[in-house]
Amino acid sequence: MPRAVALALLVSSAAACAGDVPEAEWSNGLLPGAITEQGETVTALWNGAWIAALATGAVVIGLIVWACLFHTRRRAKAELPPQVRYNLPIEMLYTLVPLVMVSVFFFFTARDSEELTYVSGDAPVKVKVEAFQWSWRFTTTVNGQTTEPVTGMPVSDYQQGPQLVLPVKQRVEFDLETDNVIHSFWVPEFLFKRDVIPGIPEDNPGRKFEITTLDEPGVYAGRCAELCGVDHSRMLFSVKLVSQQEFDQYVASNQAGSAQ
Ligand SMILES: [Cu+2]
Repeated sequence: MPRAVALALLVSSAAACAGDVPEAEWSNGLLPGAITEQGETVTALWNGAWIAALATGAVVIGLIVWACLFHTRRRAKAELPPQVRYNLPIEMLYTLVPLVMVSVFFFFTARDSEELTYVSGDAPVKVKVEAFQWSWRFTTTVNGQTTEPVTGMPVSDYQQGPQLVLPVKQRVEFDLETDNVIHSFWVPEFLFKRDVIPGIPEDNPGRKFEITTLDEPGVYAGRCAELCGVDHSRMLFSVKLVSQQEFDQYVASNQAGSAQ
């Protein structure tokens, strides 16, 4: 059943490339399973917000149903019901309850936004992402060692796009850059996307974000999430999460300037 619902929701975008749509599960609030700690934070915020909204909805619908039934029984009397204008306690309640609800949402959203946009600056792995029409160039720097950039071309299958190799259980900083139009860097399993906007200076924090990968080795589809021209839909790439050992080997055999 969850798969059927997810499929129905995604069918329009999935029709052309069924293989790259992550599975949505009820336990994640129909989100893809996160592969970063930050993604888990997003899942918790999303699920918490839904639970709060559904609980509120249940109370409101309960009160509506109760009121309908209550008033149906007395329909014969066409009198005005008792008016509660200027009833201070009730009006305080009307004002304070929504204020508390909005404050709770605001608190958790602000707290998590702060965490999701936090960039420590000392992540061991740094990735420069250059977006262009219509693909990506990834340049990875590990402890000051820069690897050969990976440059892609427009493709119809993400597995043929440029591949970004990253280690599991590691902090990774992204720096997003473009010199043509606005793109958006999106890996659905990160549960996060960030616009890549031309003209933002290098030291601007809006260009950067940081993730901590989970122990979830695998190959994940990534895409451009901002309509950026004729081949936007073919601006596909993949992220491969590997063990630290495998990652070290990858870095060693892909040094910038070394013979390929
Ligand atoms: Cu794009």
